[in-house]
Amino acid sequence: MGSNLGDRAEAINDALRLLEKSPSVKLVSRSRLYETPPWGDENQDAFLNACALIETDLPPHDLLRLCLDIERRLGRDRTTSRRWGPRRIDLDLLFYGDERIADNELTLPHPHLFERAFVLVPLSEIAGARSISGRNVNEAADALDRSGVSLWDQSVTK
Ligand code: PH2
Ligand code: MG
Ligand code: MG
Repeated sequence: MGSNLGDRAEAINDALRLLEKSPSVKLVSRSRLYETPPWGDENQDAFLNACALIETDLPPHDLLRLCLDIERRLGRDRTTSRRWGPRRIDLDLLFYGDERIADNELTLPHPHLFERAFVLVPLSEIAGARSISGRNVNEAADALDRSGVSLWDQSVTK
C-alpha cells in the first residue's frame, strides 16, 4: 500500500478497513507505516508505505479487482497518465502463495518487488522469513539501500 496525496495515513488505514470488510478477506497482519522517498519519479512528495498479509478465497484476478475498487472508493484518480506519479492510494499485490502469473492485468510475484526498499522494509516486518521466487525477504531487504526509509512517527504532526 502506498499514498502520497492528502492524509496519507488515513488513506492506508481506510484501505485496510475496506479490505477487512470483505467477507472474502481475512487480515492476518499488517506492518507499521514507513515514510519513503519517491521511487521512479522523484519529483513528488514522500510516500507512506505499508504491507499487509491476508488470507482470501478470492482468486488472484478477483482480488486485484477488489483492490482497484477500494482504490476507486478512496478517491484514486486514474485519469492522469503520469507513470509512477502522485496517488491518493495504491494497492499492489506482491505475491499470492507461490503462484506465478503474467498476463495483461497481473504479474505475480510483483516484478519490481526486490528493487524497492519501500516494499521490502515493511514486508520484512510481516513476512521476513518467507521466500519469494527463491529469495528470502529479510535478506533481500538487508541487501537494499534503505536510506530515506524511516518509521513514520505518528505523534509528529505532518
Ligand atoms: N509507488 C509507485 C512509484 N514510486 N515510491 C514510493 N516511495 N512508494 C510507492 O508506493 C511508490 C513509489 C508506483 O506505484
Ligand atoms: Mg505501485
Ligand atoms: Mg498499483
